[in-house]
Amino acid sequence: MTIVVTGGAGFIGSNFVYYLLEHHPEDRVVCLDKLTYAGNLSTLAPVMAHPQFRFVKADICDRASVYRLFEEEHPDIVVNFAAESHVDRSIENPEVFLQTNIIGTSVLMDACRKYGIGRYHQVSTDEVYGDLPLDRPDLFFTEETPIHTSSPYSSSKASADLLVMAYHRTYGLPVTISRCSNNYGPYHFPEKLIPLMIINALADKPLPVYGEGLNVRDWLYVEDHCKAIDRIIRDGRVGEVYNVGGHNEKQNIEIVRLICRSLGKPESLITHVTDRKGHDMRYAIDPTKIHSELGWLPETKFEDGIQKTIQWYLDNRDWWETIISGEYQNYYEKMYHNR
Ligand code: NAD
Ligand code: TDX
Repeated sequence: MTIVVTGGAGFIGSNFVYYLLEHHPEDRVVCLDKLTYAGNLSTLAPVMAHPQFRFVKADICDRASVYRLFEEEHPDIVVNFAAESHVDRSIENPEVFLQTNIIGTSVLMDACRKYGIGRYHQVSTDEVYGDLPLDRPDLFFTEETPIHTSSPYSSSKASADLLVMAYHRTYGLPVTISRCSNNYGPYHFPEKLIPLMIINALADKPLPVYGEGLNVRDWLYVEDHCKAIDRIIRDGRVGEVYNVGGHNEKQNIEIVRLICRSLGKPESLITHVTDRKGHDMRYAIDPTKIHSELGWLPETKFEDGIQKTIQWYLDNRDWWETIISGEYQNYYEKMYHNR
């Protein structure tokens, strides 16, 4: 099979490329990525010369480029990771989120309709369900939880999900959607909580916790997410949504303290800063459906996954030092100076 992975130079997409090449050596993997600030070719350097791998630099919103790729590759499956993915950036500048996350999704699905496809898989997020209150630990997101978004980012992802289901109903496109909780692991861009805190702590810089740091996220090791998507594209039912995650809830402040302890850094580095606008309180996934239908459950315990992740950042300084040496400095200054 030929599998097109869009956004494969980013965090989860690159982990998925590695997962496919390792676990399905019979499949050809074609990565389509625009290489925005979040996409880095150094992330894919070890597989650039792999005989089953091809990299194409293109924008998913660029219809001509997308159609050309379909004519050349005749993909059997498309897995769409390409997105603007950072909530804080969406609060500053929503427009590019609407363009890539909504229009880009529709262009990809138009190509699937025009050239035919075995499966179009949309990588979505638990953020489309909005948030849960902190005082109701008995509540979880199921696939039936109504869409109820908070940020421009989550609204753009929810819009894409609605379009995906509309293409299924209207045109019979064979689609699936996964809605995953917060991922962590190798190649995570340092604008996000865990890598940002590791990198700042290593430099003895302040650790900027939004508000009290009591917000809860349901953390999933990225390889477990890749396994889930692989199960869904091969055995998931067409037209279905699958929630991915499960019972690994942590407050932000707990995570930052754990990172300090692991790196032998003082908690006095923790600095409480102005909260994110519209900040979601708690995400928590009920993974019953994917477990009962596809036998998937998270395999990596948070205690192990976070140590592996910290070790990865210690062992791969070149990767992140290059990233934070450029435009990232302006971003950091704008978002965190005098916050
Ligand atoms: P990321 O920001 O690390 O990577 C996004 C990738 O998409 C980059 O390589 C970027 O260059 C590429 N891209 C952006 N715009 C593009 C365009 N117009 N055309 C082609 N390529 C483009 O994101 P991530 O964290 O790896 O997330 C991947 C997907 O998973 C996203 O759809 C996101 O919404 C979803 N998701 C992420 C998480 C998480 O915790 N990171 C959780 C649930 C769902
Ligand atoms: O500097 C920070 N300080 C801080 O307290 C940063 C960057 C974040 N936070 C808080 C905000 C959140 O409560 O940490 C939590 C996690 O923040 P992010 O890493 O930005 O992730 P989140 O907003 O939860 O969204 C992530 O999970 C769902 C991904 O970025 C999305 O792409 C995915 O859909």
